[in-house]
Amino acid sequence: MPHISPVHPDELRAMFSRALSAMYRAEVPLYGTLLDLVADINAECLHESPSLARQMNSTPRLSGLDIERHGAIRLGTAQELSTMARLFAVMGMEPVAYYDLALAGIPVHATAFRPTSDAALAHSPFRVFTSLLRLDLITDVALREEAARILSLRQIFTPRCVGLIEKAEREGGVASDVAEEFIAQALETFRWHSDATVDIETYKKLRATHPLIADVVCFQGPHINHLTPRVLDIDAAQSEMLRRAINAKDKIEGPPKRKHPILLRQTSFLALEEPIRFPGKQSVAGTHTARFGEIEQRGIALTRKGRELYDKTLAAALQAERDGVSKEKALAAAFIGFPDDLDTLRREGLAFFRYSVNTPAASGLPSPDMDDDELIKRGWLTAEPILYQDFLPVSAAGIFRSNLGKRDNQSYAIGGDKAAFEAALGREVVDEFALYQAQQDTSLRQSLQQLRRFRTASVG
Ligand code: OOG
Ligand code: NI
Repeated sequence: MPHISPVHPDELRAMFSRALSAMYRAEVPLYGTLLDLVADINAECLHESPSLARQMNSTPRLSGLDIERHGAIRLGTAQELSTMARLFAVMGMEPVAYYDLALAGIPVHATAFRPTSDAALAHSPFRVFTSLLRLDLITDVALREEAARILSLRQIFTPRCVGLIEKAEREGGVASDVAEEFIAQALETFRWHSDATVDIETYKKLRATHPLIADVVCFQGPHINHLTPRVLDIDAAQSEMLRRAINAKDKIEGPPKRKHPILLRQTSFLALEEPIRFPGKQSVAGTHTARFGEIEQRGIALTRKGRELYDKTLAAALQAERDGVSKEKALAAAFIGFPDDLDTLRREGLAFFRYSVNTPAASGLPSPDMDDDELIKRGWLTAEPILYQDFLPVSAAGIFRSNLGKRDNQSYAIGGDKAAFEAALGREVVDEFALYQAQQDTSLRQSLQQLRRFRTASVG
């Protein structure tokens, strides 16, 4: 058999995200409107501040600025999750981080399948926030068993898709002659189904327990529930959504507006109510609410220490809000305690930076006993923020909630169960902090080596 070269996983991921975006735009026209709005705002931001993209350290592929950064799906069984992990692995995506949403009253836990290297992120940053339903959090035993039974009957991947995953695993990649077919088959899993798999009574029962359970259990597959382009000014995007009479979420999730954005800020338009046919002796027309559009603005990745400070700060803001302070005021007041200049963030070990050598800017020679701070001060080293590539459970819960039409905030008594999630996944999740740390360490090591070489060359 002649050997056909495989398509690079990064390219496969780019193909998949383009196909998914086209499908979603066709299925949810309002999402296309959101993409246009984001493109307008990004163009305006870049026009006003050409240095912005650089400052945000976006590995500036500006032509692709407003392409989707992520989408989300919700799965029902361990089997579905492990096959999904294999499908995404073929596209160069690994499960990064564990997100416990039970804490926020959402009966799922999750990971994000994403590229991990700088090169892969630059080629296509697309990632998928993937939740797994926690049936163990349904207290009504009969209902829990019914949900499990319904889920056991469905097969979310086409047989051909599974066959192509196996083939790719055997051959070390997707051969170019089946790449298009692979994408088309994979897409089937993410498609919307306007026919439910259960009668309307079952749907209503599950929905009453938690709307998310109905969304996962009652359909043939885990329809993609949103896609999310990156916007450079999320406050402008939020006002623009309101100005264009788009039914937007009432607030932006995450940290407040800052001089130097940290982590992730997100907002969305609310999920649409869509017509569904429910089977039965006679099929019944009803509706279901699941699909929305989201936008995100990303900032600097925080270290564990920075993240702890963020979590504490956010908790203080939420407490103030519960005490009657407006959301905006509460956030602004709490975040006064979070440094907003790059030097402090770096020196206090609150955020991650990528180091590089800056020889032309400096005169003289770096002496061997200068530490990093000194090298930066003297202009030999430059430290640029590393962009956050992951998610925030509190924000995610806010996004879930605003799109499920369930207002309460009750957390489940039982916390996360990472071990069970990883057992379902068939592997451990990657530690996101370790990824950023390695990026920072490698860049510093290489820069110091380069300076040493420079010194040797100049002296010798
Ligand atoms: C996922 C919500 C989480 C985000 O951006 O934080 C998410 C969902 O609604 O299924 O996508
Ligand atoms: Ni999202």
